[in-house]
This record gives sequence, C-alpha cells and structure tokens, in this order.
Amino acid sequence: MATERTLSIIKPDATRRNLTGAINKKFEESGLRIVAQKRIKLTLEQAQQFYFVHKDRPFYNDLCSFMTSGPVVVQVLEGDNAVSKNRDIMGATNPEDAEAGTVRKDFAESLEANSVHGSDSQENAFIEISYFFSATDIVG
Ligand code: IDP
Ligand code: MG
Repeated sequence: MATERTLSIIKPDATRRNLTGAINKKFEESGLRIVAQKRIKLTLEQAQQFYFVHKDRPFYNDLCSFMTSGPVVVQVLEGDNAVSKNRDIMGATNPEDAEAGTVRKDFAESLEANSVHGSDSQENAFIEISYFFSATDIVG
C-alpha cells in the first residue's frame, strides 16, 4: 500500500462542541498519523477560494459563511491510502447516509455542518495541503 498524505479540516460545528480530540482519536485509531495541524479562523476569501469548485452550487454562499463562523483545525493526515482511508473514516457527505462509527454519523449536525472536510483525490490532496502548509510545517 502506498503512503499518502491528505488534507483534513475539522469544521466550525465540531470545534464549537469541543470535538477536536474525539475526531482525532478516530483518525489515530484507524492508523492515520496527524503530521501537521493548526487551529485557524478562515477569512471569507480563503473559504471562497478553498471551495471554488462549488462556486456554482446553490449551497456555496452558505457553506463559505458556515466555514468562517468559528475556528477550524486544518491538518495533514498521513498513512497507507490516506485519501480514501480518511474518506471512509469521515463517512458520507450527508450524515443521514453515513455508516455507523464514522465521524459524520457520530458527530455531524447537518448536511452542511458535517464536522469534517477531507480531500477527495491525491491530486486535490496535494493542492489543498499546499494551500495551508509549507513543506517545513509537515513532520512525518
Ligand atoms: P464532501 O465534503 O463529502 O467532499 P462535497 O460535495 O465536496 O462533499 O461538498 C462540500 C461541502 O459542502 C460538504 O461537506 C457540506 O459541508 C456542503 N454541502 C454539500 N452538499 C450540500 C447541500 O446540498 N446543502 C448544503 N451543504 C452542502
Ligand atoms: Mg468534497
């Protein structure tokens, strides 16, 4: 299996409820290592740029507003098949469809406030990690 890195974001609904540690526990128990992490407040411009791929979707403005509504924890997760493994740990986008034991099933408040972001491909992981971290910030 290939060692990969992926970008994870613990979203404002989860930081507000003090769930950072509980979510990180799921990552670590699944074998992913947190090799970089910082708590930040996204600006509206950062959120709009990060989610630019969704700019034409009806939920784009609400999503950007939600992502700036409180602190987020941006992190780099490393491990075997980290991109798809993290998507499995996260669960489906809509928490109603998420499997038992996933972050979104256990913690999400709604389809929008669904507690975590995770890169959906290795290519996007590289782009998204570079958006928040420089190489020297990441200690594997
Ligand atoms: P993902 O986070 O599972 O990759 P995406 O389709 O990339 O899902 O959507 C990005 C984020 O936009 C979701 O995590 C969720 O917060 C929000 N979102 C997606 N679809 C909807 C929707 O239909 N209504 C409201 N928010 C949505
Ligand atoms: Mg996505």
